[in-house]
Amino acid sequence: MSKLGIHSFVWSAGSSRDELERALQKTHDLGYNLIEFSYLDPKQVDVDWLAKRIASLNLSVSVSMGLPQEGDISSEDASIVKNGEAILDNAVKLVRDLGGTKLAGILNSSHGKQEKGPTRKAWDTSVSTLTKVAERAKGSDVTLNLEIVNRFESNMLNTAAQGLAFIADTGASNVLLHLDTFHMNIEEADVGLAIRHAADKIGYIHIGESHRGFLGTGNINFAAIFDALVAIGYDDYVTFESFSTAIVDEDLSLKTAIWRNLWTDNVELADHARRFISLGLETAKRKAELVAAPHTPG
Ligand SMILES: [Mn+2]
Repeated sequence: MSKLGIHSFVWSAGSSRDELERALQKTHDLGYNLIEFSYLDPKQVDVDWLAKRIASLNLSVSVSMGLPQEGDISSEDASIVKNGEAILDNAVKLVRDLGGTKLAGILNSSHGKQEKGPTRKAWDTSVSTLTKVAERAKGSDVTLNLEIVNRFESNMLNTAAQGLAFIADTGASNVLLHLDTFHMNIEEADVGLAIRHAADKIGYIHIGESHRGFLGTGNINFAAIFDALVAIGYDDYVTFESFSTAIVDEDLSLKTAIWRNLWTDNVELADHARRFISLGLETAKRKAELVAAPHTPG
């Protein structure tokens, strides 16, 4: 697997130059090709410097985020929608300036548990706003990858099929799905079937365990997931995402309910994840070859 990424919060939630440098170095040294930065604030970071460091280590980069309540583009309040649109435009610029092509995460509504279901009006407002952002993002060669998350983190897109319907409504070629095995394990009828069903619209993938710790130590059927990815010929980035109370981001750690310490040694964690994903995909390829082998007598 040549397109393997890692979420920067495995390394650090900080954005000082030292912390970023260490995160880049460890990503590179452990054999990953992409680093994903979450909630990176361009005001706190020397973006030019970071872009150069990413390029010099031959890494790719993605940026992820969840819209805040005050930037929810599905809101009935036009000023909140406008704020969200500006947040998304700025995030697209950040991706471009870092040398990346993918913006990912919860981009269609705010991140967090909602008290009400989504309305048709909320859906339509989100679709029309995101369509405008996507049109401008085309000029920067950036795709918008909508993360499909579980019901406790969003009320709008909880399944890949809902994401496909949303994308169809935008009519935009650069709006794609960001699927995450942790969330899919909660919401999909069958994770492998959902991946197959959404095949041609998947732009980005998060690989996370059911408790968000070491891969293979929870209850997700990763063999079925790797089989599905091989079956659809998925050839884009797969990014390992894991959280522990060892590394706390005030925003993301609270919204994703990280209350337990599932690891302290992030090098062991990342090294294990790279081997787990690589071996899983290689095994799935061997299985696919074996079931297709005619084995006729020679
Ligand atoms: Mn995720």
